[in-house]
Amino acid sequence: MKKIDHIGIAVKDLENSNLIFSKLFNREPFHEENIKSQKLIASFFKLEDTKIELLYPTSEDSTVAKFLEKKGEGIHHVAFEVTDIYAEMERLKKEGFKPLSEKPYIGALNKLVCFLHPKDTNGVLIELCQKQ
Ligand code: CMX
Repeated sequence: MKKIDHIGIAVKDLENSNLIFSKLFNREPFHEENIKSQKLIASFFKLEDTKIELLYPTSEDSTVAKFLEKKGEGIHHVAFEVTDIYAEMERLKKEGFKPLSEKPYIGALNKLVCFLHPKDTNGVLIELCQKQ
């Protein structure tokens, strides 16, 4: 794994959270994306070579809606950039981790992504992501 690519934060009111984080970072989000497969809208802020991703569910059965219901607003996942996601998934499987999908899929910003269940990683949902 190379570095933290971004940290995902689950929010209940995207407009208000965009304002809060715009004030905090003194800049506007650089990208907003409706990720239909994940039933959420993601809003990204760039801080040098890392990012903050605000996650707003668009449906009650979104994983982020479930998270907000159970845990409330806050850090939802930490994403790490990898150079070869297939090799990294194989390495992690050999170490006993169970990726949540058999193969990586296209996530936000057109990256290849996969997740590890928070139960396997001390309560923190981990994302691997690879630039294409
Ligand atoms: N961080 C920490 N714990 C989490 C969590 C998270 N993000 N999401 C769920 N949990 C915990 C729950 O609190 C619950 O704990 P308890 O058993 O102690 O109550 C347990 O995990 C199971 O939770 P659940 O509500 O039943 O949720 P599911 O098992 O149905 O789903 C997960 C959990 C991780 C498998 C699902 O959220 C998932 O597939 N995530 C990967 C995809 C994703 O998160 N996409 C959104 C971001 C996409 C993007 O950034 O582009």
